[in-house]
Amino acid sequence: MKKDTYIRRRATLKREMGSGLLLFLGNNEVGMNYADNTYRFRQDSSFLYFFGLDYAGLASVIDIDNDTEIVFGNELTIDDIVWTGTQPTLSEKASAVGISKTLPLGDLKKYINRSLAKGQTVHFLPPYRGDHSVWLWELLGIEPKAQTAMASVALIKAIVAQRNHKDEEEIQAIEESVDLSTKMHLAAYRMVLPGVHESQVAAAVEEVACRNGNVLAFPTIATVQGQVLHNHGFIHQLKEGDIFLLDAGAETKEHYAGDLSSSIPVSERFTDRQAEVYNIHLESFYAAVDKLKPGVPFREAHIAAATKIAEGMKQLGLMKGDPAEAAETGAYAMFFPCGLGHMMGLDVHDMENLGEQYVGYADGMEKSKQFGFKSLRLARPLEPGFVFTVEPGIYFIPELMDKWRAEHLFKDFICYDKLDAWRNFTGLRNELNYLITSTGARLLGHIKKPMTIEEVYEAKNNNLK
Ligand SMILES: [Mn+2]
Repeated sequence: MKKDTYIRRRATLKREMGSGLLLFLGNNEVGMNYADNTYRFRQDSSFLYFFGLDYAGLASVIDIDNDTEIVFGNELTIDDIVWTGTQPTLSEKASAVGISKTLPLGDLKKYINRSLAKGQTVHFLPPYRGDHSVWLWELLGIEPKAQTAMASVALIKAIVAQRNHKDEEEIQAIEESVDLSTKMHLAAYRMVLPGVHESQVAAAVEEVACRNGNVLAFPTIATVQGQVLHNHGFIHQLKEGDIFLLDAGAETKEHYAGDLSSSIPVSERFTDRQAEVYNIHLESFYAAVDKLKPGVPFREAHIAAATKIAEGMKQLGLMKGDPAEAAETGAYAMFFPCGLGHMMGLDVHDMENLGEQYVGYADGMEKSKQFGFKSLRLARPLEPGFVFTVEPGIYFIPELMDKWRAEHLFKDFICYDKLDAWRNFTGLRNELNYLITSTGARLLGHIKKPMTIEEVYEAKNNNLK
């Protein structure tokens, strides 16, 4: 991003907040099993958004009352340079994003102490890493278990208002990531055949991102057990009649995410039963997409998808009653226990660390605690600039069938005796990424991801050539 972009973003935030000291902790290196064997470094996304500095060991303040912005950090020692190579100096890093003042990291506590002594309000974000909890404790004297509740709601809301509306530069970065994610998926369509292992497909998918110099936006799901929603093990061998579910996406060098899902028959064709469920799923997908435009709550798109799924399950003899009522009461969640989609940007679930209530729900909208609806991360009325996923799915979860049946849940809607024959169906979904425009919604990406059954077969065959 350009230097001016960061200057402009901070100016907007200062204007919104009006006063106080805004504290941003950058991420640190984290050891997997000992200090020098680290996880891949990932900068905090709000830190990236306002300061663009992709280095470990930094913190920044925006001191609105004193009209100052400071980057705190330490210069590399010769020992650091010997092991990790050289980097720009701290002041070079800071001036690249429009900040002229830098101080050693050890001065941050003094700076904050002075602010607190003067009665300034220090705004901080809820921590999601253990080292940040300890750091906040040292800096502010707030015990870790009290920190989330004491985090600044004003700062959270101001950041969410900004980051929820993607500008042209961001949309371009996201589309780059979506295109790369589509290429990852096309590699899988080519490879899904009987005898292949899940791990081989996952490796081929991830290679596309790595080969391009990118990383993954989240751990890949590549499984023939798609009903397990976050299935991160690659332990099965693909066999005739399986449905292979891939949920994978790339992260660009500027750290924007793409997030797509595909469902692919392992055999040459879906069985008739699989094709029926796949097409019900497609109907639910486009019923949701038809709703997407400014002013419409995303919850309505979710309900539209849930209604279509209930309708389809009724055609299959697995549900009864009024599909619209099945959607509103939550009976649909037997087959679709998750949400329709989520915001996407610098994080694949954008700003989930700041709280779904603030990101995906408008003021006065309460997030439901009911099974199904509680997993709806995005419900608020849509606005131009929102970028999010659409990902309805149909899942047959034996444990859920048994639990609901034993509890006599929704017995006016669910035909439990018919369900038994479907226990081993597994699950399927597709997922695409959309942008809300001034008049409607635009599908993101320049490369077609297969959606219809014909397109799925074509993508499979292309791979066999
Ligand atoms: Mn997703």
